[in-house]
Amino acid sequence: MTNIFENRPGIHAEASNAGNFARRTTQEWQALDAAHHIHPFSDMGSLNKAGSRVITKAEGVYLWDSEGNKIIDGMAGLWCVNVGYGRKELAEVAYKQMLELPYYNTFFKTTHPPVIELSKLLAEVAPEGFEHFFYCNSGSEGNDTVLRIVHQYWSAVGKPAKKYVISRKNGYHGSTIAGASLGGMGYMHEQMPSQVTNIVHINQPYWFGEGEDMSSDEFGLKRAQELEAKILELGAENVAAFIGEPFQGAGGVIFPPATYWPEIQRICRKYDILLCADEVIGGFGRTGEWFAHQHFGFEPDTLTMAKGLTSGYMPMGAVGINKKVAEALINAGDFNHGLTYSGHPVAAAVAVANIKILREGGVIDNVKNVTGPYFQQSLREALADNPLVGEVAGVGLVAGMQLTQDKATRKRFANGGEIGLQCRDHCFASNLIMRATGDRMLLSPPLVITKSEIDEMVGKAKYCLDLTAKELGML
Ligand code: PXG
Repeated sequence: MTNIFENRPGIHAEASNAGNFARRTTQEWQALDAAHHIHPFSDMGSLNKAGSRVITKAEGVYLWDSEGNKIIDGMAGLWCVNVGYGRKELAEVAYKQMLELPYYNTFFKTTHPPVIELSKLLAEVAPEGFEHFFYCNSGSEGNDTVLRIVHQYWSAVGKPAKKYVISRKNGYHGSTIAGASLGGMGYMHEQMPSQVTNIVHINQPYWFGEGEDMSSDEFGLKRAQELEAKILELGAENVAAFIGEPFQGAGGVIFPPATYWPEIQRICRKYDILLCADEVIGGFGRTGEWFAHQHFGFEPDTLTMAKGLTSGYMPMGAVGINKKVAEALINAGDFNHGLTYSGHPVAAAVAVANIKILREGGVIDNVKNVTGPYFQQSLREALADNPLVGEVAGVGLVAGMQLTQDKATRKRFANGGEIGLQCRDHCFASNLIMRATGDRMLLSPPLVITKSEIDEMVGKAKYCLDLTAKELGML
């Protein structure tokens, strides 16, 4: 291979090998990691004692660790590697774009081909009415952006008093201060003496855990109507927006009852409240539709995107803005928001190539018609006889498995989080990545997973859940 840096003074030839790091032993890597790296959402004291698993390479739906173990990735990284690992076309596009135009901003009357092509393509794959897109680097920044757009919108249409944003307990909208304030994770709020104001939370549509003796449909309506009650309490003239994930991801793959979203939409329209869908996990094919709200059948005003937008090959987030909101925004004068890397050319080029794989490769159609139904059916069949598994929720290639003490009464464990971790430890030892959120186990593999890989993943999940049930004396 020719060295692209050959004739450039000042750049050491080894820079072309920047991706190739010295081979160290696992112990050396772990010691250096413990010495210098603070991990997200981790108890560093105990992690440093145990040592992190060092992931060194990946291909398709598999990861390899520094000990040579081959691991099936049931979480697509962190819900993001939709097209699977090892996609040469994405690497090549990034490489070419870095040589052509590695960076330029879009702040001061400039633009560039990658961000133009990405916006055109997103307008093609997004639902009708979404023709405008704003870019950032993550889902959290996407939701910060949604807040800014919502406030700008109401100010532009002459209703600046509409300031409150309503979201849900156990919703996840990111970890910036605005993302975490919008989110309903109590343990995150506790760490934040200063939160964004004018955000209020209502209860989540978690029927298994909170539905008591209501039918799932009754419960879905009841939880949606909490939105109406909250709007009336605050005064509709003061409420700007409702934001929610079409299904809650980090909160445990909680699928709302079928009655929930239509009622939320009815209420938002009745009181003139913007409806904001956080599609960071649900977007780009997870449910077999391009966006998860299409599965649930509602029409939001904004779409927050990240993760599957680039399949995690580059960091990028975006907000899709529907016509009504975009028109107001465009005619409102300066929009005082932006990030150095808004519309980053390399990320945008990778996003274009990634979306083309999803579209032209028929990946999403395959999830809808072939692998999604196969996965859902296999998982339900495999776990039907395990009394520890109270429900399997999900569609397409995402599933949440509820751990329960008693399936018939939907009784949850008092120490549910511990049992989830016990099961996750078995997964870890069995070279399966399956996440535990409290007492729900989660799967969300790359969208390119094949039927035989699904068999392997489901087989391992069954083994680990059966083993956990045996340890509890339930099987
Ligand atoms: N919205 C949703 C719905 C998300 O799932 C974000 C926003 C924030 O995106 P960024 O790119 O800022 O992380 C997310 C992120 C987990 C887990 O434990 C989930 C996420 C992030 C980290 C951990 O399941 N989702």
